[in-house]
Amino acid sequence: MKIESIELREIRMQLKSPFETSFGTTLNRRILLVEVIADGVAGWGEVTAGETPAYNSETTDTAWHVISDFIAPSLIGKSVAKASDFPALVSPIRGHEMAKSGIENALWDIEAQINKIPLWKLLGGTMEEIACGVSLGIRENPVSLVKKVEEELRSGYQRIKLKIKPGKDLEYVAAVRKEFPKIRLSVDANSAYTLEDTAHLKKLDEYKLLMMEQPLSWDDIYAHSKLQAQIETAICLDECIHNTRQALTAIELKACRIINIKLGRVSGHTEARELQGVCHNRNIPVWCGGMLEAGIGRAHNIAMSTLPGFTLPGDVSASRRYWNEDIIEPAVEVTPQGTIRVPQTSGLGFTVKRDLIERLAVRRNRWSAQRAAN
Ligand code: OSB
Ligand code: MG
Repeated sequence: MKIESIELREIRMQLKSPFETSFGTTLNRRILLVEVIADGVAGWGEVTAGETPAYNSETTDTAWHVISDFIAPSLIGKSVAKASDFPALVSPIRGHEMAKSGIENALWDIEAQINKIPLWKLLGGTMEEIACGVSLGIRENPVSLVKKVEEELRSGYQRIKLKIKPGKDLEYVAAVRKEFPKIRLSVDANSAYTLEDTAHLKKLDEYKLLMMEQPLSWDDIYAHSKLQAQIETAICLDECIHNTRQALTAIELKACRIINIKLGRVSGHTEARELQGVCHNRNIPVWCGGMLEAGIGRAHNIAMSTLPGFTLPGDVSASRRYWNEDIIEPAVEVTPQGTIRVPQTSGLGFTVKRDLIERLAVRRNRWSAQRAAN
């Protein structure tokens, strides 16, 4: 694949409603889209960084900087045999996984199209229908949360995840569990607690949660191993895991029993695939996390979720839960059984709505290879 051009666009999209987590509330998204053209084929990736460095250290603007000043200039005009060769090319850049992922995943889209197969098949996916859950933001009171849960269950979703933070946890979980004794229910604290809260977090054991996601510090695997030894609920790590090495450390230390894989957080499909393989071999279930993605990121998440290690429902849900109009066609839809059927056409398997993207774009950067003299 000869990289002929790279185009970076920032689009603005407003969520249908504000999404509150322990680290803040999001309504207006600033999303970077990457379009790479290689061998005459266009591939797309989405940068999943947030607007602020509250979930991880990256932001929309740091990704713009790293792609514009380092990744794109070094890649333009180069030939890469396979998308999986990309991580080695950017290994001199430390961190900035979400920026790297935006570019790498566009290359995967291109490679799948060149091979005339769906991306999920190129990745080695085995499932043609994936299981879906939802992530529900913190709400003003338990009654309104229970109502929301009921609505999502009616749509068929197979697992409900509740965002929690100190002061908005036990009461909310208890209310939902009382109303729905049998559902697969989990919580996500986004690092809002410390080991001093161990006795408090242990109270969640009685609600038989599927998992408790990232209760402690975003960069502390060891602290999670101390907590896991003292609670029954399975800990799932999200923020702590940026690569396969860190996953192995966490598994070795018994810091978690489940891992959430996000393409952006682990720098793209190559690392995500390796990580799920390592977890699969060690009987650690994985599932696909979400970052309030627009359609391109969502399509990549669907492809990744078809890999054999993804045995739990992901935070991959319908476009209409987030957006009035998504940037891909058709929009992502969920069956009444709470599944997504994976597309069968080549590459991402969805059509990118270029006109809409151009209307939503607020800035652009473009790199183009010099044409050879002959
Ligand atoms: O921790 O999983 C998380 C959204 C933004 C940042 C972090 C997280 C989330 C979600 C939303 O839980 C998942 C989604 O529906 O996209
Ligand atoms: Mg999370």
